[in-house]
Amino acid sequence: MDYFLGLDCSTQSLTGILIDFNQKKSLYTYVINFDKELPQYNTQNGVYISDGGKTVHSNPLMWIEALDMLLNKFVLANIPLEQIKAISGSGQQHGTVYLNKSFASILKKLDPDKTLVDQLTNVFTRNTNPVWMDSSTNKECEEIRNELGGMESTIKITGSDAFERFSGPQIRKFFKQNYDDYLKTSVIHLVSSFLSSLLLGKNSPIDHSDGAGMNLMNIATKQWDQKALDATAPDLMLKLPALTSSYDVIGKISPYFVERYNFSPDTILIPWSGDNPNSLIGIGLTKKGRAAISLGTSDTYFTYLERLNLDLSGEGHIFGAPTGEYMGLLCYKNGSLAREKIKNRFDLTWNKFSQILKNTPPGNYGKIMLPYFFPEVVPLVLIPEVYRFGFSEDDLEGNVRAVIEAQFLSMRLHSEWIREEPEEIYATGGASTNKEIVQIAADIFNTNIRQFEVTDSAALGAALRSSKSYYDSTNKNIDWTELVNQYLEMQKSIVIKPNKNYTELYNHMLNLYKKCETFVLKNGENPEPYRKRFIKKYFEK
Ligand code: XUL
Repeated sequence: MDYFLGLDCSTQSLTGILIDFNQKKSLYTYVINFDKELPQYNTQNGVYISDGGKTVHSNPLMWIEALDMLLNKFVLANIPLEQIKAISGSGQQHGTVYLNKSFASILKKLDPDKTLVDQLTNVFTRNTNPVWMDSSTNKECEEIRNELGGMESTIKITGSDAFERFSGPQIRKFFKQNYDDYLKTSVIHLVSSFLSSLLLGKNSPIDHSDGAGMNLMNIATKQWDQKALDATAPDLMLKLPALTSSYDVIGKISPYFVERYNFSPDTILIPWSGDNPNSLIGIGLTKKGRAAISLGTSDTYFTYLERLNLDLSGEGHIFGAPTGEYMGLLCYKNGSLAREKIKNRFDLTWNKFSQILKNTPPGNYGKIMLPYFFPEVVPLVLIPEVYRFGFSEDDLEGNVRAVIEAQFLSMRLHSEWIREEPEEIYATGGASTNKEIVQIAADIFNTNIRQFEVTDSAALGAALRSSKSYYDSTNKNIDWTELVNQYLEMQKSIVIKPNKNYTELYNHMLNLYKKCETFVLKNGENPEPYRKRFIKKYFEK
C-alpha cells in the first residue's frame, strides 16, 4: 500500500489527509480545531487580535500540541501509519516563529514517552508570533521599501512590494522593538518550516514557494537576497534556515514519531510549503490557463505562471510554484471572517444566508459595500471600516448580498494583471461548497466555476507533493499534470455556469464598485450620480 500524508496548519485548524496512491483518492481526513479542541490557548478563530485589529498573533505551542493530538486521532482510528511512504505539509503563509539555540538540540533527543509540547515549552524567544493577518508593520515596510530603492525595485527583487504581513517587515519590527530577544534568537522559521522541523528532528529548510512570501528571497535566483536581508535586520543570514526546492527530499522522519506513533523509519519528508502553493497543486493548477479562488479565512485568487510576471502596481504577489515555476496571487483578509460578521450580526444560519442570496437580485438595487471589517491587503486598508452606499447596517438582505458581491467585484477588479481569461476557475476552501456564493462569483467573473468534493486542497496538495517526490526518488517519475488530474477526476465536481443575463449588469457594477473604492480610498469623485444611473437602468424599469 502506498499511502502519503499531507498536513495543513491553517489559521483556525490543523488538518491531516491520508491519500492512497493506488486508488487515487484521499482515504482519511482528521481535523483539530484550535478554538474548540485547544480552548486553554484562548484563541478566537485561531488568533489573538489586539491594537485595534492591527496586531494579530498566534501561539506556536498550540500548533505543536495540535500535531500530537491529530496524530493520536489517526492512531485511535487504527490507521496504519507505518504504510505511509512520505509526508509533506502546508502552513499559513508569512507567519514567523522565533527560536533560541536549544531548539535544535531538543529536537535531536525528543523523548517519545513525553508530548512535544512538554518538551518544547522553552525553545521560543517570543511566546506568541505574528501571522498573516497582522498589519502592524507599515513603518517597517516603508523603511525596507526605501532601502531597496522604492516599490518597483522591491517587487523586482522579492516578487512583491513590502507588505505588512510578510516575514521581513515583521522580523524588522521585532529587531527594532525587542533587540535583546532578537539577539537571543538563533533561528527564525516560517510556520511551514517550523512544523517541518518537528517531523525532521532538526531545523528544516524553507521551500522556495513559501520563501517568496518573506520579502527576503530573490524571486529570480531563489536565494536569500543580501540587500533585502540588510534592509531588514542585522546578521539575518545567520538566523535563517537554508532555502530548498519544494520537491526536494529533506530527510527521514524523526525517531520520536517512529516510536510514539509507529511510523516507518523509512518515511521520507518533503519540505512543507505555504497553504496557497500547496493548494495550487491540490486543485490541479500545474499548467497555464487555469485559475483558482480559495474561499477560506483569507480569500485568494491565484494562477500558475510559466514564467515570472510581476505586478508592478504593487497589489499582487509572485510566489514560487511547488513544481519549480511561479504562481501569481492576490490575498484578501476579509474572507470568511467578513462573511461571518454579517451572518452573526443577523443571527443567520448558512442555509438562511444562502436563501437570501438566492432571493435577492444581482446588482442588489445598487447597494454597494466596501467590506473592510478587518484591515485589508487589496486594496491596502490599515484602519478597518465598513462603507455602505445606499443602505444601512440594519438592512438584512442588503448586507448579505452586498458582502458577497463586494468580495468578488474586488477580486475581479484587482486580478486583471494575472487573469488570462481562464476557461474555468476552480474553487476551493470551506465556502466553495456554498452554491449560492459560487453562483455570484461565476456571474461576476462571467466564467464557469468548478466546485470540488475535497475542499482541503492545501492538505491534499501537500500529500500529492510528497507522492511525486517519493516516486521521483525511486526513479518512477510521474508527470505533475497527470498526477493532479488523476486525483481531480476521482472527485465529484460540479460546474456552476454564469448566467449571461447578468454579464452587462456586472460590467457596470464593476465600474460603480471601482468608483466607490476610489472615492473612499483615493479621494475620487463622488460615485452617487453613477450609482443613481445604475439603479435607474437596472431596477426602475
Ligand atoms: C497569502 C496569505 C493568506 C495566508 C492564509 O498571501 O496571506 O492566504 O496564507 O493562510
